[in-house]
Amino acid sequence: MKILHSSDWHLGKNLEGQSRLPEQEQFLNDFTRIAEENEIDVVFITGDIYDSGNPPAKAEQLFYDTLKNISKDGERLIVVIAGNHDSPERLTAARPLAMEHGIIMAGTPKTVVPEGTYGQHRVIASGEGYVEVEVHGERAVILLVPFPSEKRLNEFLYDTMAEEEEKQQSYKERIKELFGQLEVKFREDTINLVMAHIFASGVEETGSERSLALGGSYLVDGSCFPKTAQYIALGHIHRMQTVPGTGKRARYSGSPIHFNRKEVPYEKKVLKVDVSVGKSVEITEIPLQVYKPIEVWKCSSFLAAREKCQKNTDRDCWVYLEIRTDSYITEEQIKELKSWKKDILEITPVLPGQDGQEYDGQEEREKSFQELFLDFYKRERGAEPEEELVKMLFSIIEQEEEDEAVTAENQRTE
Ligand SMILES: [Mn+2]
Repeated sequence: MKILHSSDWHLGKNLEGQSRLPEQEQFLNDFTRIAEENEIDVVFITGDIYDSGNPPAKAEQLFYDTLKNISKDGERLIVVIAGNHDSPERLTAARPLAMEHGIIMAGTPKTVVPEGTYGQHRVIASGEGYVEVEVHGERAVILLVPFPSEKRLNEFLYDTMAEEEEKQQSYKERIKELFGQLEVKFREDTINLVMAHIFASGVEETGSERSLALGGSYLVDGSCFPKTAQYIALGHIHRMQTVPGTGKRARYSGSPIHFNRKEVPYEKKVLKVDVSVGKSVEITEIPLQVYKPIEVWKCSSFLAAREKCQKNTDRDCWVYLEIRTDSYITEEQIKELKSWKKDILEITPVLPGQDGQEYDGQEEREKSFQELFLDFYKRERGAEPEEELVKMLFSIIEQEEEDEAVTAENQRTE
């Protein structure tokens, strides 16, 4: 069985307010072509299809068009699970239509995928959190774990009468429990697979995921996944990588395009997985194009910036422009730069003495509020604030501080 694994498409996501849909459409065309060229049997999409639970209509249209093109009237099976950005109900609303095109959709860990014919394939058995499919005579059991929020996880694990004690288990313990309950569905005569949208420790975030790690509450680790799974297809992390401690069986495919400038150093890929009953898997990374690069241009002056913009008028790229200057950059100048180069996302003036000077935390703490404000203003506006404004602001703050001191004193004496 040949599987193609991709994730975190975030259709409809913006960059500094600019739409990425044209790039996403290019990727989806390539993805369809890759599935075709590699004679893929089953496509796995492991969550965060959309960037929001209420995606723009254009994003939904792109998704449905893509599914239809990939499935080729049910010739190819597609399995989709919801991520933390997706609305489970909204994502799976098209399920009645999807079935005849060979598309399986799961919104929550408790989803029961109906048994029956899916295009040219079949779901032979199913229950909460798993399906057994037959694809071209091969059978596979796939555990389906769409993003398990606290609530959805507890709904899966416990009935309403659950002991409070059970609910006190850590998130990681409960995920282990979930996989423990599901793993029994794996058999020796089937291919055994997992699809999950989950955040595993020991992997690197890129800053464009919506963090699930506040206080580590949503963190799991390699030991949570079933030992007998041949391949564990993961979603959530936007950089392609394997989960430590899983013998490279658990993999994040990562997102197909760079969502922010920090991701730029990492190549974007999709994963091809060759798997059959009782054998180890063969995994191939298929690199993707960069459809529209995100670039940072550091220019030594306004004139240098203008020249760079003129030279790159016809190139299709997103630009963060940093210009060294000892004065304002005027509205007129900004307009001129943008007339030469479209898709400038941000123009940042860098004042003398500012470059390369990152304050460390210690220094930052020792600065007074006044100093911090002046630094902040200079960084944001590229110039000193007017004296009048500063005086007014600080007089308001001083007054507040005095009032607070008086109130505190009064409370102590009450
Ligand atoms: Mn994501």
